Amino acid sequence: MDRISVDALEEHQLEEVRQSVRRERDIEANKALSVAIMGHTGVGKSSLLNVLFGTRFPVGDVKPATRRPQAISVPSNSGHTLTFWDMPGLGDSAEADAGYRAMYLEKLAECDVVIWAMHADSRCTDHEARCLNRLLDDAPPEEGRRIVGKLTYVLTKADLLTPPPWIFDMHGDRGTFVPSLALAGRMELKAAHVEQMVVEPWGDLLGAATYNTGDFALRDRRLDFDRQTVTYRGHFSREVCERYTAAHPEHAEVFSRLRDNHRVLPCSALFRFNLAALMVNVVGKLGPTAIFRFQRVLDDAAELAGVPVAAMREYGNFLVWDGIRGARAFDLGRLPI
Ligand SMILES: Nc1nc2c(ncn2[C@@H]2O[C@H](COP(=O)(O)OP(=O)(O)OP(=O)(O)O)[C@@H](O)[C@H]2O)c(=O)[nH]1
Ligand SMILES: [Mg+2]
Repeated sequence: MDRISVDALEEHQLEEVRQSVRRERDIEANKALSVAIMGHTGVGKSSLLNVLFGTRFPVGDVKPATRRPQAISVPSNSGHTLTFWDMPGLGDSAEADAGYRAMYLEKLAECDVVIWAMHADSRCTDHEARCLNRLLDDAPPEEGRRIVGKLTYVLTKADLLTPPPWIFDMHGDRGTFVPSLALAGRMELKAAHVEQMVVEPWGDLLGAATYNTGDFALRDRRLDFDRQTVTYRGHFSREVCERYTAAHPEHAEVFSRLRDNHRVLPCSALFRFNLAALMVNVVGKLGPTAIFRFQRVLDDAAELAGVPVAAMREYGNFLVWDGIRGARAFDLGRLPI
């Protein structure tokens, strides 16, 4: 074979390699993705999906309502799907838990992201941590790092964290619930505490990743990058984030996205609070290309914050009965606005 044909062959082979890399990248970018929502019974998993996607999954006011995994699929911009799995809640009975553990392990292995939902007004973080530890003890050891990396934590029913008050920011017949400054501060402390109890202990099993828009090129013992992705090995805590941001303020957005990987997020299905932030966290965790593929899911979630004034009045309803006069003294639901 003369020199020219060898070059031609090499070029031909190179092209094949390029095509196969492109094919793999396309498969990766278009594969169907899935998210599971897990946690104890009654934390509001089904309610959260109902408000996010308009499903009518049964909700239990008194006893567990979800007895087997149920799914809702939403399309990406490119027509591929993102499936959310609503899981039965743990903690109903030892017997039920034994059955659900196998389901949880299966979904922990197969789903790309797992939302772990916890009551915002509970202090049982140790119980949650032990529950996750037990689940991971049952997983093959090499699965551990992969599973830990999928977890994102939410504090549900944040509307119950009061006082200090919630503020209803009204625009016409709708409005959005926002926490007062004092309440936002308390929520932040609460989230930081939960992060310390359930995220931090995983230590170096943790990793954070986000997409690289192209201009991020910092590398150190823990931080790494390629053209598509920026990664951090370990817990990207608030302190770590602040340190990097102070040193490289031009990359504040990248650090904030890395921080999203380990942020514990308070949210409320009832108040439609932080639903868009939750979706940003979830989609961000799905990988560097997901944020572009699922822009529509993010846009839809951003539309969800509005609550009709009539509904708001019901949530805030509070009646004082004057027992001496035998009359209604104060009824928040009837006060004129
Ligand atoms: N205040 C308040 N209550 C909520 C919220 N979300 C759900 N709930 C209530 O919490 C209770 C349980 O809700 P579900 O959605 O059935 O909880 P779940 O986690 O799916 O429960 P299981 O299916 O048993 O695991 C119901 O009474 C809901 O109305 C919320 O954001 N705020
Ligand atoms: Mg449920």
